[in-house]
Parts: sequence; C-alpha cells; structure tokens
Amino acid sequence: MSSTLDAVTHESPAQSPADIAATIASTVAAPTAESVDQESRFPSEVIDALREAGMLAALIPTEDGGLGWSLEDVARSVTELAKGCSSAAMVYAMHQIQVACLVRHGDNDTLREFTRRIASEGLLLASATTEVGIGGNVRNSSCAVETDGDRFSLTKQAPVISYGQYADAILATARRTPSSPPNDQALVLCRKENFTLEPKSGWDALGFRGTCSLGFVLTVSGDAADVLPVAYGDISSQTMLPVSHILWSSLWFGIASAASDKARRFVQAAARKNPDVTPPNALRLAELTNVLQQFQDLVIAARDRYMAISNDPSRTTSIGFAINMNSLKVSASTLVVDVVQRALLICGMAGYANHSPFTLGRLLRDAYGAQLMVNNDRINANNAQLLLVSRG
Ligand SMILES: Cc1cc2nc3c(=O)[nH]c(=O)nc-3n(C[C@@H](O)[C@H](O)[C@H](O)COP(=O)(O)OP(=O)(O)OC[C@H]3O[C@@H](n4cnc5c(N)ncnc54)[C@H](O)[C@@H]3O)c2cc1C
Repeated sequence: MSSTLDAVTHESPAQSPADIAATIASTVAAPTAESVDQESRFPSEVIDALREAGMLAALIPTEDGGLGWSLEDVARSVTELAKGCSSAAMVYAMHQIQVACLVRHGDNDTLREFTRRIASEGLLLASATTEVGIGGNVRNSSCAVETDGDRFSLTKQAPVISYGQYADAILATARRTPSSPPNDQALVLCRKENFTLEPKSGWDALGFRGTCSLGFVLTVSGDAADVLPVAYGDISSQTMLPVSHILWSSLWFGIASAASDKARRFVQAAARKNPDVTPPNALRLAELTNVLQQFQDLVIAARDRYMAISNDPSRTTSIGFAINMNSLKVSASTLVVDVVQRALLICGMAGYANHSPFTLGRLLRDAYGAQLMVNNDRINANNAQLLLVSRG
C-alpha cells in the first residue's frame, strides 16, 4: 500500500475515522475517479486502500477483529470518500450495509465465524435485494430458498448486483421456502466459493459508473446455516433500511459538498480578479450554502435518531420511524440534485465543460442515481400507506 496510507493508519493513530477516509479520498479516490467514471471500471485502488486500513471491517466489533467503529464514524467516512469518488464511496457504503446486517442478525456460529473472516481477510460483500419482475419492491421475492437436510440452494434473477463479480459474498433476499408467500423472506449469505454469476446485462450507465452494477442470474448452494434465521422483514426495518438510507444520504451529502466546494472556489476566484466588486454569483453561493446546511442537518439528525434507538426493536419497527427513514431517503436524494444544479449555475460553462477544474458533469450524473436507488415513487407510495394508519 502507498506510504501515504501507511502514514495515516500506522504513524498517526490519533486520526479520526473521517480523517483517515479523507486522506484515502484525496490520495487514492480523487486521482482515480475520472478513469473509474470514463472506463466504468471497479475502483479497485480505493477498495484496496480501505481494506489495507481495515475499514472493510469498520462496523465489526474489535473482539471479532474489526475496528469497532460506530455508524456515525462510517457515515462520516462515506461522506469524505464521496468527495473523492462517489462510485467508490457507494461500493463502500453498500458493503457496510451488508456488514451491519450480519453483525446484528447473523446469529449462529457459522455466520459469526464468517463475520470474523470479513475482518481477518478483508472480504467485500455485495447485495441482491431487487429481482426481475419485482423491481424495487424489495419487501417481496419471487425466488425461493430450497432446503434439503443441512444444505440449501437458490437461483435468483437479479437485475442489478453492484460489483457482484468483485464480491467475496452476496447477501440475497428470497422467499424462505418454495411454499412461502412473497413477503415471507429470508436473507441468504451466498459465499463466492458457493455461487456462480451468469451475466445477463451490462453496465454502461449515466452515473455511478464504477459500481459495475450488472444484471446476473445468481445460483448458489451451501450450508443451510448461511440462511439468516431472523425474518428479512425484521432485518430490513431494524437494520438494512435505516442503515442504507443513512449511509446513502451521507454519501449524497458528500457529492453535494464536493459540488459546493467547486462553486465556492469559482466565486472566490472571480472575487480575487476584481476585489472591489462582490461577484453576482456570490448571492447564489449563499443560497446554495443554505440548502447544503439544511441537507447536512437532515442527515445528522436522522443518523442520531437511529443511533439512539438502534438496539430497541420496539422503536425501530414503529410506523413513525419507518416514515422518518423513508422521508430521509426521498429528501436527501432530491437535495443532492438541487445542490449540484445550483453549483452548475454558479460555475456556468466552467462547470458544464468536461475538462475544467470546475467540471460538475460526473457529480450531476451520479446525483441523479439517488432517486432511483429504490425509486422515490415506491418509497413515497410506502409512506402513503403508512400514513393512513400512523398516529403521528
Ligand atoms: C447505482 C445503482 C446501484 C444499484 N445497486 C444495486 C444492488 O447492488 N443490488 C440490488 O439489488 N439493486 C441495486 N440497484 C437497483 C435498485 O436500487 C433499483 O431500485 C431496482 O433495480 C428497481 O429498478 P427499476 O427502477 O427498474 O424498477 P422499479 O422500482 O419498478 O421502478 C420503475 C418505475 O416503476 C414505477 N413503479 C412501479 N411500481 C410502482 C409502485 N408500486 N409504486 C410506485 N412506483 C412504481 C417507479 O416509479 C418507476 O418509475 C442499484 C441501483 C442503482 C441506481
């Protein structure tokens, strides 16, 4: 690994998780972001750097070999990484979402041993929750786990598995048995040595091009202990959904911060050229800053709300909390586009040009993905149902 990173992780132990992530963002992620985007390639340098720093095991308790970081530490790290490369930050965030589920719900010896392997071997986890024919309705599955004695098998038509071919394991949703209804789901640990991925679609997308989110047929068979014992509905409401929405929102805030930073530098450069006049777009920068502040406060408040109750299932499964977490996702995914667009208006052609220090093209393209990662229409439709029975 680079000497810069060694200096961060070994010679400066007092650095905060966000500082370590910021160093990786500026020394590894930012310099490779353009090639990751242009070539639509996996950000392997960044993931290697995170692995080297032990950060793939950030959420794993220290007694199991992890860093024992809090969700706040990881959320701040995701924000910092996104300032350098949103695709790399998304890979990191999606991995941490799966780790959070295993740490909280991987409640048998086999799964706990695998969690320790994530820490000792720096394993990377991916996710297959969406399904062909089901779309983003992730609380329903069509495929089913088939169990025979102490073995299971599963075949899933997955329209998108981000970085699936680079993952050491994939957590997939499925009906718990072939006779289960679509919403009686299990979460299944699919280990690389047990699965095959047959590519079904490529990934040449508008944004998040480095997530390599191809479609696959996932075929897996393994030890039945790799099927998480807890109902997926509980895993989703207590961990997967809140952690996803918090880490994604933290990431989108990082994209917005990077755009805001370009706009600020653009306005300051204009001010330096003509010190006697306040540049007209300084007012737009002030307006952008108001929105960015609102965005940051939204993300921090939601994160703190979850952290305060995350060990209390009676509260994380409440209707009010589900509405809160859904609203966070819809608001943050909309705000990120708003902020980057404002930055574009401020920077003008310098932001519109692809090869300028103020270019905003990649950030804007990445920002538009936010509203589709579980479509906001589906999330609002879910909230609409919940509000019919909410007591406020
Ligand atoms: C960068 C990126 C990475 C991703 N990585 C992964 C991954 O690793 N693993 C994974 O499983 N998935 C992943 N996804 C996909 C997942 O987030 C998508 O939500 C999912 O695939 C649905 O895709 P869709 O938009 O085609 O379908 P839909 O969710 O069906 O949406 C399509 C359209 O149908 C409308 N619609 C359909 N039904 C309803 C309804 N009942 N209520 C409201 N609106 C409805 C929506 O408004 C929308 O306009 C990723 C997506 C992105 C953008």
